[in-house]
This record gives sequence, C-alpha cells and structure tokens, in this order.
Amino acid sequence: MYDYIKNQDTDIFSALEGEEKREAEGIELIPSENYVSRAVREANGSVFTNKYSEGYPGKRYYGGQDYTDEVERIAIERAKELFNCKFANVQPLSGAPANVAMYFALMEPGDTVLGMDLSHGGHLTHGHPTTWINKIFNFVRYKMKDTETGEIDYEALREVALREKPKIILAGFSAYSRELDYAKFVEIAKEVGAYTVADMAHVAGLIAGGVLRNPFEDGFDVITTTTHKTLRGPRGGMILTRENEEIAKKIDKAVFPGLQGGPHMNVIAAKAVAFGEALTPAFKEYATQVLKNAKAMEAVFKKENIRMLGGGTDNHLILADVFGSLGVTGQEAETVLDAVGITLNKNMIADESRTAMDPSGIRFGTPAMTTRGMKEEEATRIAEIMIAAMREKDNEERLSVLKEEVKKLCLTFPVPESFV
Ligand code: DSN
Repeated sequence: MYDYIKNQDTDIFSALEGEEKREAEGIELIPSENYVSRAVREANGSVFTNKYSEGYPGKRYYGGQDYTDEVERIAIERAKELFNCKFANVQPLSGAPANVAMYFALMEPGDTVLGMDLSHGGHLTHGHPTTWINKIFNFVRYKMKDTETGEIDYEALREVALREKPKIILAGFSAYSRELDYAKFVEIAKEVGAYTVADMAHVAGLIAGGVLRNPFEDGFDVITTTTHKTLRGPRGGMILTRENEEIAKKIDKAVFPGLQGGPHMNVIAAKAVAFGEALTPAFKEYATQVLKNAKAMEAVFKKENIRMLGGGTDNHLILADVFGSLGVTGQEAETVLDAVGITLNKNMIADESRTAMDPSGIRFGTPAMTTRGMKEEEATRIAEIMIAAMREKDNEERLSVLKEEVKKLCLTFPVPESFV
C-alpha cells in the first residue's frame, strides 16, 4: 500500500503514515466516523476517478460509459434493497449537498421547512443562520419536550406546522440519541400537506442493519443520508424516494444538472461495494453490536452520575453534559481524551450556556470501535477510562498510564481489512 506515493511524494506519504498509526493506536469515538473495508478503499481509489459521467445510467453527456453505467445501476439497486424503496439517487457528493438538492427539488425559494432545533440535535444543513440555504428558505423549529427523556414535543411540532404551513417536515439529527416517532411526523405532515423527509445520515447503517426503524415503513416520502457513517461506506451522500416517481424525478434533476456536475464514479463504485457489505448477515450483527456497545457505555455514565442529554441512548451516540456533571468543559474533555488516545468531539447541549468553541458537552459513539470487533466489555472499560481521564485531567502520570492502556486495547483489536 502507498508504494507509489512513498517514491513520489514524501510529504504526503509521511502524513499518510501518521494517520495510519493514529487510526491504529487510538480509539475512534466520533459517532459519525467509521473504518471502511479494504474493498471499499480499492473501489474509492480506482480508475473510475478518471471518468466524467454527467447524467444518469443510459442517459449521459459523454461517451465511454459502459462500466460507469454498470456500477451506478448496481449501487442504485443495492440501495433500494437495503432501504426498501423504489428510487435512489447515489450521486450526491455528501450529506450537505444531498440536503440542498432535496430542498431545491421539493420547494421554491421562500418556502418553509420545519426541522429539529439545532441546539436540540439538528444539523447545520437544517437551516443554521450561517448557511446559504437559510437565506433562501424559511426554517422553523421543533424541540425536545424534556431534555432528560429526549422526547420530542410533538404537540408543539403540530402547532408550529399548522401555523407555518411548511412544505417539508424534516426528521433527523446529528446530535440526538433517542428514536423518533416517525408515524407522528407523517400524521402531522398529512394534516398540513407537507412532504416528510428523514435525514438519517447518522443512523443509516442501523436502519439498514434492521436495528432501528426505517422511516419509509411509516410512510416517509424521502430519506437523505451520508454513506460514510454507520453505513460504513466511502465519504458520500444519497437520496432515497419511497415510491413517488414524480418526487424521484425532481430529485434527479435537482442533483444534476441543478446542483452538481460530474458524479464521482469512483465513490459510487465504493458505495456499491459498501452496500453489498451492508446486505450481508454480518452487517446485521455489526449494527446489533453498535447498539449494545452504546448501552454498555450509557450504563457507566449512569452509574457515575454523569448527565446524558435525553437520559441515555437508543442509537449509537451519547451526548454528555460533562461541564454540568464534572466541571470539565467540552474543549477540556476533548483535549484530555485526545491526549490518552480517545477521539471524540466537544458539542453544544440543549439550552447551552457556554460557547460553540467551548461548550458544556461531548458527543461520542460506538460505530468505529464496534467495527474493530470490540464488545460490551471493551465499551465499558473505555467509558471508565474516559471518566477517569476527565476527572484526573491534570494528573500527567495517571494520563500516561491510561494512554498505554488505550494503546494496548487498540493493538488487541486491529482495524479489520474485510467484513464479509
Ligand atoms: N459532521 C457530521 C457529524 O459529525 O455529525 C455531520 O455532518
């Protein structure tokens, strides 16, 4: 691996070596990250990166599409099978462009989206004031009813929907640890004539693996997602339509030519490979273990009386109020955990009293550590190490002992090359 780079570009080779070591020797707890198989990496680094393929299979603007058509068709068919829907667009370059294309497909400028409040777990692309889409569309919010249980305030959601008449009701999040009641979203959307869209970027792999509910089963119109988080594919996006061909056609047009140019066919080939892996029984086992590991970590945080937003987790992630519980800020926690070889991210919590750059919370999750084969025993120990490191953040001797333990644990669970 990297033989050509090694001979040609020592600067990049050195960074690659550093990253290989970092990923091997540290525990990755950022809930939106994962380790892909060698097969996915091969497809991602393949000759398809050379090819322009504007258009869709069978209808392209350039010649030489025999094999690009083949891989895109396979990716589409596998995506449809995984998520039980009739249409899939696998060209979005990532989650943010997927959401932008979806907005332009389903709305006119000035139309309204009702989405989850950003401080309660929503995402930048759900209308953060600093984004361009926020200047084009009108975003209104729903929140949790109770930050200790995580339950969404469905009554307030309905009231806002009746008052604001959104074109889209958006379910989905990047920092929320509870399951959503998709049927309630559909019921309210029907009342006001809105489309239902689920941004399931974080939980796509858990839905594909059958351990979380598929919003399509409750009648959602559209799902947007990334392909690189729990789904364990290459960095990329995708838009799925349950059954309405008119919606699917609008989405195709919005992705190309509306927003993007040539699709990244190497990434689409890698998506196809990852979807093939996600269709195996081994992936169901993986998804099941992701949840078990998150529950094991939840148990330790509960036992140590550390406040978790929503009171715990139903999915792969936990948002902990470390400032409120331990007097350690999110930034301090991120830094000390980095120092012992555990990577996660600082995160704002609901009704945050601090700043985005140094908030009260940390967000962490189990997708990547589970890919390494770690189970409840390791998840429990990692949670204990995290709490010990945060409590003893100024004790350098103790931190170096914890760092050694983390490294040893990682070397016992090397990142696998293959999952099938
Ligand atoms: N950056 C991703 C996350 O970490 O949740 C979402 O875009």
